[in-house]
Amino acid sequence: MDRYESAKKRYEDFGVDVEKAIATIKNLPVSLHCWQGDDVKGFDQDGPLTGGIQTTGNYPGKARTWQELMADMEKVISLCPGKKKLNLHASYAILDGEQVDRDRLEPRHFAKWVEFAKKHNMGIDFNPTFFSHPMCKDGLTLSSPDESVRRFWINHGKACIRISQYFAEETGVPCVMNIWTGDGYKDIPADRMGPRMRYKESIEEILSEPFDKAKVKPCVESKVFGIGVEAFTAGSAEFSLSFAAMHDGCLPLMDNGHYHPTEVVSDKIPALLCFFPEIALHITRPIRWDSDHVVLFDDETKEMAKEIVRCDALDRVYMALDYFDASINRISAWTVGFRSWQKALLSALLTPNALLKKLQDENSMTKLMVLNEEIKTLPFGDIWAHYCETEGVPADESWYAQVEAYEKEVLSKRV
Ligand code: RNT
Ligand code: ZN
Repeated sequence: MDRYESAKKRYEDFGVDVEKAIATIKNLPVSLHCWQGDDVKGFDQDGPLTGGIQTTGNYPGKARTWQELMADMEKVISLCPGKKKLNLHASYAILDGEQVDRDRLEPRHFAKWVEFAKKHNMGIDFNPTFFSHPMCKDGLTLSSPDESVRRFWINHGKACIRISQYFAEETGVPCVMNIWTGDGYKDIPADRMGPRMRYKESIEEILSEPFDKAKVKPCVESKVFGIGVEAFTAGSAEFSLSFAAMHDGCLPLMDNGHYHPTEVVSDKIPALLCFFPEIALHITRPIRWDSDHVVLFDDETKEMAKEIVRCDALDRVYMALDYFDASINRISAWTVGFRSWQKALLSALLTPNALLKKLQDENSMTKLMVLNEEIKTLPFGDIWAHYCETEGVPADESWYAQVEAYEKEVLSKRV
Protein backbone atom coordinates (compact mmCIF):
# COMPACT_ATOMS: atom_id res chain seq x y z
CA MET A 1 0.00 0.00 0.00
CA ASP A 2 1.38 3.42 -0.80
CA ARG A 3 1.83 6.04 1.86
CA TYR A 4 -1.30 7.97 0.93
CA GLU A 5 -3.49 4.88 1.10
CA SER A 6 -2.15 3.81 4.47
CA ALA A 7 -2.42 7.34 5.88
CA LYS A 8 -5.96 7.59 4.59
CA LYS A 9 -6.86 4.36 6.39
CA ARG A 10 -5.51 5.72 9.65
CA TYR A 11 -7.74 8.82 9.32
CA GLU A 12 -10.70 6.64 8.41
CA ASP A 13 -10.27 4.85 11.75
CA PHE A 14 -11.34 8.19 13.26
CA GLY A 15 -14.29 8.51 10.88
CA VAL A 16 -12.64 11.16 8.67
CA ASP A 17 -13.53 11.30 4.96
CA VAL A 18 -10.15 12.14 3.42
CA GLU A 19 -11.30 12.40 -0.19
CA LYS A 20 -14.03 14.81 0.83
CA ALA A 21 -11.52 16.94 2.76
CA ILE A 22 -9.32 17.21 -0.34
CA ALA A 23 -12.28 17.98 -2.61
CA THR A 24 -13.36 20.72 -0.18
CA ILE A 25 -10.02 22.49 0.19
CA LYS A 26 -9.56 22.67 -3.58
CA ASN A 27 -12.49 25.05 -3.85
CA LEU A 28 -11.75 27.36 -0.92
CA PRO A 29 -10.46 30.72 -2.11
CA VAL A 30 -7.62 32.21 -0.09
CA SER A 31 -6.60 35.77 -0.87
CA LEU A 32 -2.97 36.25 -1.81
CA HIS A 33 -1.81 39.76 -0.85
CA CYS A 34 0.08 41.59 -3.57
CA TRP A 35 1.92 43.73 -0.99
CA GLN A 36 4.35 41.01 0.17
CA GLY A 37 6.17 41.44 -3.15
CA ASP A 38 7.32 45.05 -2.78
CA ASP A 39 7.26 45.78 0.97
CA VAL A 40 3.83 47.54 0.73
CA LYS A 41 5.24 50.25 -1.51
CA GLY A 42 2.70 50.34 -4.34
CA PHE A 43 3.09 52.12 -7.67
CA ASP A 44 1.46 55.50 -7.10
CA GLN A 45 3.93 57.33 -4.88
CA ASP A 46 7.59 57.36 -3.91
CA GLY A 47 7.43 58.26 -0.22
CA PRO A 48 7.93 56.11 2.86
CA LEU A 49 5.47 53.53 4.21
CA THR A 50 3.30 55.31 6.78
CA GLY A 51 0.18 54.49 8.80
CA GLY A 52 1.96 52.84 11.73
CA ILE A 53 3.05 49.77 9.78
CA GLN A 54 6.62 48.84 8.96
CA THR A 55 8.55 46.36 6.86
CA THR A 56 11.99 45.47 8.13
CA GLY A 57 14.86 44.05 6.13
CA ASN A 58 16.41 44.83 2.80
CA TYR A 59 16.60 41.50 0.98
CA PRO A 60 17.53 42.15 -2.64
CA GLY A 61 15.15 41.66 -5.55
CA LYS A 62 11.87 43.30 -4.61
CA ALA A 63 9.37 43.97 -7.39
CA ARG A 64 9.63 47.51 -8.76
CA THR A 65 6.98 47.47 -11.47
CA TRP A 66 3.63 45.86 -12.08
CA GLN A 67 5.26 43.52 -14.57
CA GLU A 68 7.74 42.31 -11.96
CA LEU A 69 5.08 41.99 -9.28
CA MET A 70 2.84 39.92 -11.55
CA ALA A 71 5.75 37.69 -12.59
CA ASP A 72 6.65 37.11 -8.93
CA MET A 73 3.06 36.30 -8.02
CA GLU A 74 2.89 33.85 -10.90
CA LYS A 75 5.90 32.06 -9.46
CA VAL A 76 4.16 31.83 -6.07
CA ILE A 77 0.92 30.59 -7.64
CA SER A 78 2.82 27.82 -9.40
CA LEU A 79 4.26 26.60 -6.09
CA CYS A 80 1.12 26.58 -3.96
CA PRO A 81 -1.83 24.20 -3.97
CA GLY A 82 -5.38 25.48 -3.65
CA LYS A 83 -7.64 28.17 -5.03
CA LYS A 84 -6.22 31.68 -4.99
CA LYS A 85 -7.86 35.07 -4.96
CA LEU A 86 -5.90 38.24 -5.70
CA ASN A 87 -5.73 40.86 -2.94
CA LEU A 88 -4.93 44.36 -4.19
CA HIS A 89 -4.41 47.73 -2.56
CA ALA A 90 -5.52 50.89 -4.36
CA SER A 91 -1.89 52.06 -4.37
CA TYR A 92 -1.21 49.32 -6.94
CA ALA A 93 -3.19 51.17 -9.62
CA ILE A 94 -1.44 50.92 -12.99
CA LEU A 95 -1.37 54.55 -14.08
CA ASP A 96 1.08 54.37 -17.00
CA GLY A 97 2.33 57.89 -16.40
CA GLU A 98 -1.13 59.43 -16.01
CA GLN A 99 -1.45 61.90 -13.10
CA VAL A 100 -4.41 60.59 -11.11
CA ASP A 101 -4.74 61.04 -7.38
CA ARG A 102 -6.40 58.42 -5.19
CA ASP A 103 -9.69 60.29 -4.95
CA ARG A 104 -10.13 60.02 -8.71
CA LEU A 105 -9.13 56.42 -9.37
CA GLU A 106 -11.25 54.58 -11.89
CA PRO A 107 -11.82 50.93 -12.78
CA ARG A 108 -9.73 51.32 -15.93
CA HIS A 109 -6.63 51.89 -13.78
CA PHE A 110 -6.96 48.27 -12.69
CA ALA A 111 -7.80 46.69 -16.05
CA LYS A 112 -4.42 44.96 -16.25
CA TRP A 113 -4.97 43.40 -12.83
CA VAL A 114 -8.35 42.11 -13.97
CA GLU A 115 -6.66 40.55 -16.97
CA PHE A 116 -4.10 38.95 -14.64
CA ALA A 117 -6.82 37.64 -12.31
CA LYS A 118 -8.80 36.18 -15.19
CA LYS A 119 -5.71 34.48 -16.57
CA HIS A 120 -5.30 32.66 -13.25
CA ASN A 121 -8.98 32.11 -12.57
CA MET A 122 -8.97 34.33 -9.51
CA GLY A 123 -11.51 36.66 -7.96
CA ILE A 124 -10.17 39.96 -6.56
CA ASP A 125 -10.32 41.54 -3.11
CA PHE A 126 -9.62 45.23 -2.69
CA ASN A 127 -8.35 47.74 -0.16
CA PRO A 128 -8.53 51.52 -0.29
CA THR A 129 -5.06 52.77 0.66
CA PHE A 130 -5.32 55.23 3.55
CA PHE A 131 -1.56 55.51 4.16
CA SER A 132 1.71 56.47 2.43
CA HIS A 133 0.28 59.62 0.88
CA PRO A 134 0.71 63.39 1.40
CA MET A 135 -2.98 63.76 2.29
CA CYS A 136 -2.43 61.70 5.48
CA LYS A 137 -2.29 64.85 7.61
CA ASP A 138 -0.84 64.53 11.11
CA GLY A 139 -1.34 60.79 10.80
CA LEU A 140 -5.08 61.14 10.18
CA THR A 141 -7.30 60.40 7.17
CA LEU A 142 -10.99 59.54 7.63
CA SER A 143 -10.97 60.87 11.19
CA SER A 144 -9.13 64.11 10.44
CA PRO A 145 -10.55 67.35 11.83
CA ASP A 146 -9.47 69.00 8.55
CA GLU A 147 -12.54 68.78 6.36
CA SER A 148 -10.60 68.87 3.08
CA VAL A 149 -8.46 65.92 4.22
CA ARG A 150 -11.48 63.94 5.33
CA ARG A 151 -13.29 64.72 2.07
CA PHE A 152 -10.31 63.53 -0.01
CA TRP A 153 -10.28 60.18 1.75
CA ILE A 154 -14.05 59.75 1.61
CA ASN A 155 -13.82 60.27 -2.13
CA HIS A 156 -11.04 57.70 -2.26
CA GLY A 157 -13.26 55.21 -0.42
CA LYS A 158 -16.15 55.85 -2.78
CA ALA A 159 -13.90 55.40 -5.83
CA CYS A 160 -12.79 52.08 -4.32
CA ILE A 161 -16.41 50.93 -3.94
CA ARG A 162 -16.91 51.52 -7.68
CA ILE A 163 -13.68 49.67 -8.47
CA SER A 164 -14.69 46.78 -6.19
CA GLN A 165 -18.01 46.45 -8.00
CA TYR A 166 -16.11 46.41 -11.30
CA PHE A 167 -13.85 43.61 -10.03
CA ALA A 168 -16.86 41.55 -8.96
CA GLU A 169 -18.59 42.07 -12.28
CA GLU A 170 -15.51 41.23 -14.31
CA THR A 171 -14.51 38.12 -12.37
CA GLY A 172 -17.96 36.89 -11.32
CA VAL A 173 -16.65 36.59 -7.75
CA PRO A 174 -17.71 38.91 -4.88
CA CYS A 175 -15.06 41.48 -3.94
CA VAL A 176 -14.22 41.95 -0.26
CA MET A 177 -13.37 45.64 0.23
CA ASN A 178 -11.53 46.25 3.45
CA ILE A 179 -11.39 49.62 5.19
CA TRP A 180 -8.38 50.02 7.45
CA THR A 181 -6.74 53.25 8.49
CA GLY A 182 -3.81 53.83 10.81
CA ASP A 183 -5.50 56.94 12.21
CA GLY A 184 -4.42 57.59 15.76
CA TYR A 185 -2.20 59.51 18.18
CA LYS A 186 1.26 58.83 19.53
CA ASP A 187 0.43 60.30 22.90
CA ILE A 188 -2.57 60.73 25.14
CA PRO A 189 -5.32 62.57 23.23
CA ALA A 190 -7.65 65.14 24.75
CA ASP A 191 -10.57 63.92 22.69
CA ARG A 192 -11.16 60.28 21.85
CA MET A 193 -14.76 60.42 20.76
CA GLY A 194 -14.37 63.29 18.26
CA PRO A 195 -12.04 61.36 15.92
CA ARG A 196 -14.19 58.26 16.26
CA MET A 197 -17.38 60.14 15.39
CA ARG A 198 -15.66 61.59 12.32
CA TYR A 199 -14.37 58.13 11.40
CA LYS A 200 -17.89 56.71 11.75
CA GLU A 201 -19.44 59.41 9.60
CA SER A 202 -16.71 59.03 6.96
CA ILE A 203 -17.23 55.28 6.60
CA GLU A 204 -20.99 55.86 6.43
CA GLU A 205 -20.45 58.29 3.58
CA ILE A 206 -18.22 55.83 1.75
CA LEU A 207 -20.88 53.14 2.11
CA SER A 208 -23.53 55.53 0.78
CA GLU A 209 -21.94 55.05 -2.64
CA PRO A 210 -24.35 52.69 -4.44
CA PHE A 211 -23.20 49.07 -4.77
CA ASP A 212 -24.65 45.60 -5.04
CA LYS A 213 -24.35 43.86 -1.65
CA ALA A 214 -24.05 40.48 -3.33
CA LYS A 215 -21.01 41.73 -5.24
CA VAL A 216 -19.17 44.07 -2.88
CA LYS A 217 -18.50 43.06 0.71
CA PRO A 218 -17.25 46.07 2.66
CA CYS A 219 -15.36 45.32 5.88
CA VAL A 220 -13.89 47.35 8.70
CA GLU A 221 -10.59 46.15 10.17
CA SER A 222 -9.83 47.03 13.78
CA LYS A 223 -6.45 47.60 15.37
CA VAL A 224 -5.08 48.04 18.85
CA PHE A 225 -2.11 50.30 18.03
CA GLY A 226 0.52 51.09 15.40
CA ILE A 227 4.12 52.31 15.39
CA GLY A 228 4.06 56.00 16.28
CA VAL A 229 0.37 55.77 17.20
CA GLU A 230 0.70 53.95 20.49
CA ALA A 231 -1.74 55.87 22.67
CA PHE A 232 -4.91 55.93 20.61
CA THR A 233 -6.30 54.20 17.52
CA ALA A 234 -9.56 55.52 16.09
CA GLY A 235 -10.59 52.16 14.60
CA SER A 236 -10.27 50.14 17.80
CA ALA A 237 -11.82 46.69 18.31
CA GLU A 238 -15.00 48.00 19.92
CA PHE A 239 -15.36 50.75 17.34
CA SER A 240 -14.98 48.47 14.32
CA LEU A 241 -17.06 45.61 15.65
CA SER A 242 -19.87 47.95 16.62
CA PHE A 243 -19.70 49.68 13.27
CA ALA A 244 -20.09 46.39 11.40
CA ALA A 245 -22.86 45.24 13.73
CA MET A 246 -24.85 48.42 13.19
CA HIS A 247 -24.45 48.65 9.40
CA ASP A 248 -26.19 46.04 7.34
CA GLY A 249 -23.89 44.45 4.77
CA CYS A 250 -20.69 45.60 6.49
CA LEU A 251 -18.45 42.81 7.78
CA PRO A 252 -16.04 42.85 10.71
CA LEU A 253 -12.49 42.00 9.67
CA MET A 254 -10.17 40.51 12.29
CA ASP A 255 -6.43 40.61 11.70
CA ASN A 256 -4.83 38.26 14.22
CA GLY A 257 -1.97 40.72 14.74
CA HIS A 258 -4.32 43.44 15.94
CA TYR A 259 -5.09 42.39 19.50
CA HIS A 260 -3.34 42.31 22.84
CA PRO A 261 -0.78 39.50 22.67
CA THR A 262 -2.64 37.01 24.87
CA GLU A 263 -5.92 37.38 22.97
CA VAL A 264 -6.51 34.84 20.21
CA VAL A 265 -8.58 35.26 17.06
CA SER A 266 -9.39 31.51 17.06
CA ASP A 267 -11.63 32.22 20.05
CA LYS A 268 -13.15 35.32 18.47
CA ILE A 269 -14.18 33.54 15.24
CA PRO A 270 -16.97 31.44 16.83
CA ALA A 271 -18.07 34.44 18.93
CA LEU A 272 -18.61 36.60 15.84
CA LEU A 273 -20.20 33.77 13.87
CA CYS A 274 -23.00 33.72 16.47
CA PHE A 275 -24.08 37.13 15.18
CA PHE A 276 -22.64 37.96 11.75
CA PRO A 277 -23.73 36.14 8.59
CA GLU A 278 -20.22 36.67 7.21
CA ILE A 279 -16.86 37.76 8.61
CA ALA A 280 -13.40 38.38 7.14
CA LEU A 281 -9.90 37.53 8.35
CA HIS A 282 -6.38 38.79 7.85
CA ILE A 283 -4.07 35.91 8.63
CA THR A 284 -0.65 36.92 9.86
CA ARG A 285 1.91 35.96 12.52
CA PRO A 286 2.43 38.53 15.21
CA ILE A 287 5.55 38.14 17.33
CA ARG A 288 4.97 40.17 20.51
CA TRP A 289 3.15 42.79 18.44
CA ASP A 290 1.69 43.27 14.95
CA SER A 291 5.02 42.35 13.41
CA ASP A 292 3.53 40.72 10.28
CA HIS A 293 5.91 37.77 10.18
CA VAL A 294 5.34 35.04 7.58
CA VAL A 295 2.45 32.73 8.50
CA LEU A 296 3.65 29.30 9.68
CA PHE A 297 1.90 26.00 10.40
CA ASP A 298 1.88 26.78 14.10
CA ASP A 299 -0.61 26.18 16.89
CA GLU A 300 -2.70 29.35 16.66
CA THR A 301 -2.78 29.20 12.85
CA LYS A 302 -4.10 25.63 13.11
CA GLU A 303 -6.61 26.65 15.76
CA MET A 304 -8.01 29.45 13.58
CA ALA A 305 -8.51 27.07 10.66
CA LYS A 306 -10.08 24.50 12.99
CA GLU A 307 -12.63 27.02 14.21
CA ILE A 308 -13.69 27.96 10.68
CA VAL A 309 -14.10 24.29 9.76
CA ARG A 310 -15.80 23.06 12.92
CA CYS A 311 -18.23 26.00 12.93
CA ASP A 312 -19.15 24.80 9.44
CA ALA A 313 -18.37 28.34 8.30
CA LEU A 314 -16.18 27.84 5.24
CA ASP A 315 -18.71 29.76 3.16
CA ARG A 316 -19.08 32.53 5.77
CA VAL A 317 -15.44 33.47 6.37
CA TYR A 318 -13.36 35.38 3.82
CA MET A 319 -9.73 34.39 4.31
CA ALA A 320 -6.84 36.63 3.31
CA LEU A 321 -3.14 36.57 4.10
CA ASP A 322 -1.63 39.79 5.42
CA TYR A 323 2.05 39.99 6.28
CA PHE A 324 5.23 41.47 4.83
CA ASP A 325 8.77 40.37 5.49
CA ALA A 326 11.56 42.16 3.62
CA SER A 327 14.36 40.29 5.39
CA ILE A 328 14.08 37.05 3.38
CA ASN A 329 13.38 36.06 -0.20
CA ARG A 330 9.92 37.52 -0.83
CA ILE A 331 8.73 34.70 -3.11
CA SER A 332 9.56 32.25 -0.33
CA ALA A 333 7.82 34.43 2.24
CA TRP A 334 4.66 34.37 0.14
CA THR A 335 4.94 30.65 -0.59
CA VAL A 336 5.61 29.55 3.00
CA GLY A 337 2.66 31.61 4.22
CA PHE A 338 0.23 30.39 1.59
CA ARG A 339 1.29 26.75 1.97
CA SER A 340 1.08 27.05 5.77
CA TRP A 341 -2.51 28.27 5.67
CA GLN A 342 -3.32 25.49 3.20
CA LYS A 343 -1.82 22.99 5.64
CA ALA A 344 -3.86 24.46 8.47
CA LEU A 345 -7.07 24.20 6.44
CA LEU A 346 -6.37 20.66 5.32
CA SER A 347 -5.45 19.57 8.81
CA ALA A 348 -8.68 21.14 10.14
CA LEU A 349 -10.69 19.31 7.48
CA LEU A 350 -9.00 16.06 8.52
CA THR A 351 -9.96 16.50 12.17
CA PRO A 352 -12.78 14.26 13.43
CA ASN A 353 -14.75 17.25 14.63
CA ALA A 354 -18.08 15.49 15.16
CA LEU A 355 -16.46 12.87 17.37
CA LEU A 356 -14.58 15.45 19.44
CA LYS A 357 -17.66 17.64 19.91
CA LYS A 358 -19.62 14.63 21.12
CA LEU A 359 -16.97 13.91 23.74
CA GLN A 360 -17.19 17.52 24.94
CA ASP A 361 -20.98 17.41 25.17
CA GLU A 362 -20.81 14.15 27.13
CA ASN A 363 -18.23 15.77 29.39
CA SER A 364 -15.70 13.08 28.45
CA MET A 365 -12.93 15.60 28.83
CA THR A 366 -10.25 13.01 29.59
CA LYS A 367 -10.89 11.10 26.40
CA LEU A 368 -11.11 14.40 24.50
CA MET A 369 -7.60 15.27 25.62
CA VAL A 370 -6.30 11.80 24.80
CA LEU A 371 -7.72 11.88 21.27
CA ASN A 372 -6.68 15.47 20.63
CA GLU A 373 -3.12 14.50 21.45
CA GLU A 374 -3.28 11.35 19.33
CA ILE A 375 -4.56 13.29 16.32
CA LYS A 376 -1.50 15.51 16.41
CA THR A 377 0.73 12.64 15.24
CA LEU A 378 -1.51 11.17 12.54
CA PRO A 379 0.32 10.88 9.17
CA PHE A 380 -0.79 14.31 7.95
CA GLY A 381 2.31 14.76 5.77
CA ASP A 382 1.30 11.88 3.49
CA ILE A 383 -2.15 13.36 2.86
CA TRP A 384 -0.61 16.81 2.30
CA ALA A 385 1.86 15.36 -0.23
CA HIS A 386 -0.98 13.65 -2.08
CA TYR A 387 -3.01 16.87 -2.13
CA CYS A 388 -0.05 18.81 -3.56
CA GLU A 389 0.49 16.16 -6.22
CA THR A 390 -3.14 16.31 -7.34
CA GLU A 391 -2.75 20.10 -7.59
CA GLY A 392 0.41 19.73 -9.70
CA VAL A 393 2.67 21.58 -7.24
CA PRO A 394 5.76 20.37 -5.37
CA ALA A 395 4.78 18.19 -2.41
CA ASP A 396 7.88 18.87 -0.35
CA GLU A 397 10.67 21.40 0.13
CA SER A 398 11.76 20.93 -3.49
CA TRP A 399 9.77 24.09 -4.32
CA TYR A 400 12.56 26.08 -2.72
CA ALA A 401 15.06 24.99 -5.41
CA GLN A 402 12.74 26.65 -7.92
CA VAL A 403 12.80 29.85 -5.89
CA GLU A 404 16.58 29.72 -5.70
CA ALA A 405 16.74 29.38 -9.47
CA TYR A 406 14.29 32.28 -9.89
CA GLU A 407 16.38 34.38 -7.52
CA LYS A 408 19.47 33.67 -9.56
CA GLU A 409 17.88 34.24 -12.95
CA VAL A 410 15.43 37.04 -12.21
CA LEU A 411 15.57 38.66 -8.75
CA SER A 412 19.35 39.11 -8.55
CA LYS A 413 19.23 41.16 -11.76
CA ARG A 414 16.97 43.77 -10.22
CA VAL A 415 19.45 46.39 -9.09
C1 RNT B 1 -2.22 47.06 9.07
C2 RNT B 1 -3.35 46.22 8.59
C3 RNT B 1 -3.63 46.31 7.12
C4 RNT B 1 -2.38 46.30 6.28
C5 RNT B 1 -2.63 46.12 4.80
C6 RNT B 1 -1.45 46.50 3.99
O1 RNT B 1 -1.93 46.87 10.37
O2 RNT B 1 -3.15 44.89 8.96
O3 RNT B 1 -4.51 45.31 6.77
O4 RNT B 1 -1.49 45.33 6.68
O5 RNT B 1 -3.76 46.79 4.43
ZN1 ZN C 1 -4.52 43.46 8.20
